[in-house]
Amino acid sequence: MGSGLTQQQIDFFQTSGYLFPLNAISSTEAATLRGRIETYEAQSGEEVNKRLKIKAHLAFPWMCELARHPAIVEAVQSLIGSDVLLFGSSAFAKNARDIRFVSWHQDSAYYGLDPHDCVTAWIALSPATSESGCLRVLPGSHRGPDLVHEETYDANNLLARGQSLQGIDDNLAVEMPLEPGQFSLHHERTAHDSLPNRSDDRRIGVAFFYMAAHVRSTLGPRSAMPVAGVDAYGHWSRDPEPRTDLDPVSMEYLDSIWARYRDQAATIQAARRADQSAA
Ligand SMILES: O=C(O)CCC(=O)C(=O)O
Repeated sequence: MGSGLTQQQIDFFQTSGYLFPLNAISSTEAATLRGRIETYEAQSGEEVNKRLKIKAHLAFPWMCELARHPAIVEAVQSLIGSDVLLFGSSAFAKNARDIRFVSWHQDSAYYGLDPHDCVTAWIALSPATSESGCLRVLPGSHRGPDLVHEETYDANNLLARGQSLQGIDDNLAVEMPLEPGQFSLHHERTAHDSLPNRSDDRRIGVAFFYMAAHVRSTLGPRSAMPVAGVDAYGHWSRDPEPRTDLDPVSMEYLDSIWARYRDQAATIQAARRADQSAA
């Protein structure tokens, strides 16, 4: 078991479904990693949001290394046990004065994981503030029912299908501001969102989606990256880890997983809607 969090922090997370701020890397290291993302954007000619989704770590060895950073992994182990797999990861960037946002959603509605022993770590690579549109959470929502999302396909929504929870009371939202190099944690079922960036700098973060090794896929065979401990269950095959930046083998796999994820997400939501109308 990792010794990352105090009992008080663990209790808080279990009650509230989130925790912040925690320290991972220095602001200088965060600036270096931000630079690597921005170099990728300059070379590829597209925003990081476009391709580095769901398994962004397959693009860069440094991202796999960040996902295995002891400060992050030990905090995660404190919450879900010592045997940890990385289910996925995404880069989320909003430009300076960017009207784009992330609507209220629960990751659990789309991930197809059972049980929900899953935690997201969101690492800031630039200042994530109230002004720049830091992550917000709805405290305790991980202990409530699974909520049904409406798919809005809003072009300004950074989520693929614009999936949105309706009727959330914004007054109950808690902001999770972070300095570059710090991270927050939220449970897979915690409702969260983020508002537009009203600042003059970009807001860039990387989200890592961790699960305990005993978690199963409810969507058929899938892969994950071992992060810590042992995998005695073998529920997941292994992600092809990149040997170099933009390794063609892992990038092809990343593109196929991203396309499949969008199809599976549609199937899950259709099944939920059918269940609801039958009830
Ligand atoms: O970066 C954002 O604004 C949203 C991130 C998010 O939805 C997540 O980490 O699960």
